[in-house]
Amino acid sequence: MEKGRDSKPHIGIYGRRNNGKSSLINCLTGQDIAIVSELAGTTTDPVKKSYEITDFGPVILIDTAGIDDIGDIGEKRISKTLSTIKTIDLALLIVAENIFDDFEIKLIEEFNKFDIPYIVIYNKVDLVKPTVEYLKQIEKITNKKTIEFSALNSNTDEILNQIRIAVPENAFKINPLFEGLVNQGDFVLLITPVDTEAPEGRMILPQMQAVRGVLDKFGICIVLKETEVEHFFNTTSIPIKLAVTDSQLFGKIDKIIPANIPLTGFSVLLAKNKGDFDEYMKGTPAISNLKDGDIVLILESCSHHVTCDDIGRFKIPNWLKKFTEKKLEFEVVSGLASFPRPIKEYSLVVQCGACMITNKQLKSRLQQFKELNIPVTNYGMAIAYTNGIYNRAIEPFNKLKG
Ligand SMILES: Nc1nc2c(ncn2[C@@H]2O[C@H](COP(=O)(O)OP(=O)(O)OP(=O)(O)O)[C@@H](O)[C@H]2O)c(=O)[nH]1
Ligand SMILES: [Mg+2]
Repeated sequence: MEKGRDSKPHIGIYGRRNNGKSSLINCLTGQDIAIVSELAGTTTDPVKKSYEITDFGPVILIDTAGIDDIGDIGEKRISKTLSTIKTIDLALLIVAENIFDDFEIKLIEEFNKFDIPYIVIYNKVDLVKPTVEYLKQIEKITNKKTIEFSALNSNTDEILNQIRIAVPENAFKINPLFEGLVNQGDFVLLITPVDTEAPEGRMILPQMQAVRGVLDKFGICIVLKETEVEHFFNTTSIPIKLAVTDSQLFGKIDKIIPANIPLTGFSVLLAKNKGDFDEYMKGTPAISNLKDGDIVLILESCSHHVTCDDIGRFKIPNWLKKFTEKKLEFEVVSGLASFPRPIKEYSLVVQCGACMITNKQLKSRLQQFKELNIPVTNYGMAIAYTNGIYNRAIEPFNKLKG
């Protein structure tokens, strides 16, 4: 990945069948990736392709099925197409043949709903030129200039230029992990268990990110297992600016690390950078309000991470039950799957660290709970709260605000 880039912006291509969405993805990438044919409805499922834009960086392009598909299967394809909108950072709306009607308006409404910037591209300009009135109509509705394009001559310069401008910065750049917490020369203690859950021969992503984050701030990392923490404090007088522990060890480490040293958890640290930290801060104390029979929704971002799986499915439910002493029900939803019940029935949402999804995807996913005032927390904050060290874990961040 290009230097300074933290994640790949997702760019979705939308429009009616046959407008040239797949042709555009082929033009952009200069490869024959997507099947193109004169039959309407050639693309049936969303297709993703990684692609590096010169002078910009890597992106993921998503080709979709036409928004005007018909029949029962067509309906399903449309809903698949629409479901990709909440996962993207930028949309390309492909129009053609002077048609701009309900389908285009519906797409724009969806883009707006999820706060997705978009670019309008008029394709097949070699066949039918857009009329002046038509372009004016689009400009009036979208407040944007339409790019005229032909997949036949495949000059994508203008489109690429617009993409470079329109991708929001937060799609590829996240704040430095230790912003405001660590300065040049500061010593940071990273407490990382190496147990049976740790992957063979390496460390898990949040720990790697933390090491990198300290280095980015020109801080000095001291990485050790939980078993060595006491020894460290007994034998050195190195002044520790901040200690970060694996969240599951919070309770134990809290007792060992002197109270004057700020202590937080990897997952709390990452929550600050991914998702809506303020929302988590508001939502976490709602754990104390849970009642018998309440349903807690556990949101996982991926379906293949064994460590997270164990935390989300067993440990967090157990800690929540123990802490609240209530009879709670739990439901786990993985990936970007839909929910098994109307979301208003949930009393609390516990989101995982979301290392595998983009910030936009996470925010769109949590937005729906925010709208219904359903409290949202995340794994790290819930662990800290139920283990009684929440206040200490968020203290370094409260200070940042103050
Ligand atoms: N003349 C001309 N033909 C084009 C242009 N772009 C696409 N086509 C043709 O239009 C037809 C449809 O193109 P596709 O790229 O498959 O369109 P699509 O939007 O992906 O269509 P679906 O997958 O069915 O939704 C094909 O026959 C293309 O060769 C263009 O700019 N000019
Ligand atoms: Mg297609």
